[in-house]
Amino acid sequence: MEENGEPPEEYVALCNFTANGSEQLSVNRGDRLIVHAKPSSDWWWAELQGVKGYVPASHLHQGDAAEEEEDPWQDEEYFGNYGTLKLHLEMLSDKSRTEACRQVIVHNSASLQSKVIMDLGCGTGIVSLFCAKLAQPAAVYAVEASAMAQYTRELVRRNTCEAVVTVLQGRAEEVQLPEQVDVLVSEWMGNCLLFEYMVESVLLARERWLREGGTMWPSSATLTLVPCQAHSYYAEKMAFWENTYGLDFTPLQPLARQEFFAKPKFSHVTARDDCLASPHDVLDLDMYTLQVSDLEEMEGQFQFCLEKSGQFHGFTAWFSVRFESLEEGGAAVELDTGPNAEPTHWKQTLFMLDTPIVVHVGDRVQGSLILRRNPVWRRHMTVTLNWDVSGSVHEAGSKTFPMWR
Ligand code: J7C
Repeated sequence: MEENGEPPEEYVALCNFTANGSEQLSVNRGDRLIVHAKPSSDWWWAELQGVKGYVPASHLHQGDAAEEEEDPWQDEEYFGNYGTLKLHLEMLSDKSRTEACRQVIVHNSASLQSKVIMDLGCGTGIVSLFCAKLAQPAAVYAVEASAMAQYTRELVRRNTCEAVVTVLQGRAEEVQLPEQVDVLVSEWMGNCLLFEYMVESVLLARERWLREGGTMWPSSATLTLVPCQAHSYYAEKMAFWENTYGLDFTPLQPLARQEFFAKPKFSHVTARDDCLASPHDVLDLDMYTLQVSDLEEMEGQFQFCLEKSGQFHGFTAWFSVRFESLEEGGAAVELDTGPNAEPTHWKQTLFMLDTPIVVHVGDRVQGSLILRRNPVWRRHMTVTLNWDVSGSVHEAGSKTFPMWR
């Protein structure tokens, strides 16, 4: 590795890393390394006690000891955000989401009779209130860590549900329930399904509080992918520089690629018409068997046969979840956040390729998607997409998108 004349900088390892091959360097949390070069955003050329090798940039941190002790869950910021109305208004205004939750309670009201329910991350308590009003459960424990819980308590009283619903303010990992529950319901899904990793809290609560044979709602979750075009986004952020008031600004395109396409675009709406193929499910999570350790790395494969010619700008991802029915012969309720369903507040997540590929009907796009949870910042992850286009063109590529760290 050519050391490029940049002055070396000192970094601290945030967690352990085990080298894979002689080019890489193993480090332990707290090690002080000298970084000689940053040849890519992912891998840096570093030195530890005279030995040099590559270390993942995500494992290194520059700064003082105080920052090293920052909470890897960022709970203050996370629950701080959920302590204000903005996000609750957004979630409650999302008709598809909230109606799906209501349908689950309505369609299962007979089975919920005399049941004990835990509503994890109840927010303003909407699901707990649906349970109390639309079914006759024995008890609902509404658990909420943010300061919203104090208002939720008031909402429960105002709607005369206090005989059934008990609001417990605290992290689900820490609260004490007086009994095990028959149903664990939680709306935990984040962007690209897993972002926020609230699902970990749900899995831990399942181990602690769900009785043997109890029900998980949602019962399963799926991450779905489709190759797509994104003409207006590409025009706005990238093609723009080709003719800027009659001038050639293309030398700014590499900068634009880094600034606008390195991370996924949240809250993107992919029109049905922009999908180049039929969607493909890449991950299926069973909420009864999923383990916290499974969350560290999840991989799915895809193979698309293109049904449309056009510019392959990137991939769109979204999720769906199913709430299994407890009624004899009842159908599951599904909440689908994809381009073929009613729009939700999650919208979709867009992953832009660095350079679009011109594709034709009948071309194949195959590859894999890997979600890697950030080893330090536990609510974050990277999404790696590997693709191979064959048919009228042959192009393979790979790109890793931090979300966000
Ligand atoms: N314990 C209690 N409440 C939680 C937890 C937890 N471990 N994690 C998230 N919440 C709450 C959060 O304060 C907010 O009201 C809601 O659950 C988040 C819903 N977010 C989502 N992406 N569905």
